[in-house]
Amino acid sequence: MMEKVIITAAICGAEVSKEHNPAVPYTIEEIGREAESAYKAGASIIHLHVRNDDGTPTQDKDRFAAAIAEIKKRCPDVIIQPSTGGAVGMTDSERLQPTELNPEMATLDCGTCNFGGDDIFVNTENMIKNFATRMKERGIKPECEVFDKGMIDMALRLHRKGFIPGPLHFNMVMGVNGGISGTPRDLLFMVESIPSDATFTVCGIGRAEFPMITMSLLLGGHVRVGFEDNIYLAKGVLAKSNGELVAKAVRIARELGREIATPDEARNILGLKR
Ligand code: KMH
Ligand code: ZN
Repeated sequence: MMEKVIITAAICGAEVSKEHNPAVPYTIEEIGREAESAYKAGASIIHLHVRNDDGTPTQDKDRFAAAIAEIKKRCPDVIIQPSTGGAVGMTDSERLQPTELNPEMATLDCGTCNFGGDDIFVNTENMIKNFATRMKERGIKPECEVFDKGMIDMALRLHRKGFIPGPLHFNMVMGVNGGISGTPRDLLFMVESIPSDATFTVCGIGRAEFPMITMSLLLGGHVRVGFEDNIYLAKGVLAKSNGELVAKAVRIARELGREIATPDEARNILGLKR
């Protein structure tokens, strides 16, 4: 029997806005509402970005602390995974602020990537080493965000050099405009490129979301959905909440014989210390 599946909900992101989907959360109350809808539907990890009330992305430590307190009030046992990616153009120290709150996990972006138009999401080797060192010092489990195969190789190299402790955990980000495409061939290539003791989750951008998570479920991987990656429940139908996207992932998982991991089961699978 295949392992239970960990569902991550990326509820907010830094780029998507209420103009795209009015349910995208900005305020602390809205972030709490969206986290709760995802948790109640079956998410055990909340991948967290925060916004100012006007929707502009921020990595402010106090804003993260307020969002985390609100989420914990509504979803006491959920795993909260702040982003250290933030938004394109932020400085390293800005991006690292949520690590000061000692979360159980955080993202570690493993390479530089075009991000559409003139945007470049910068993650040099030295930046990745610095971010990984900060997480190691604070006992924060990194989720290695890989937007392309070369970023897996970077993570493996930094693991061998001692910067990223094992077993490694990856998020295969499929279909970014500038990264690897969201196709079955490319996802198989990514999954076959990680060590056998590594765990992985998969997200697909836009219309790649549900095909890519379905393939991950078949391959024994974990899944991520949410407004950060995709705002549609089906073609032309906006999702009313992150919970609706998680509920669809749960339906697909169950049809394929994968049961859903609780937060504590997810901690066991990922080797998290609470
Ligand atoms: N917003 C993107 C520039 C992460 O959370 O670590 C980066 C991002 C990745 O979302
Ligand atoms: Zn993110």
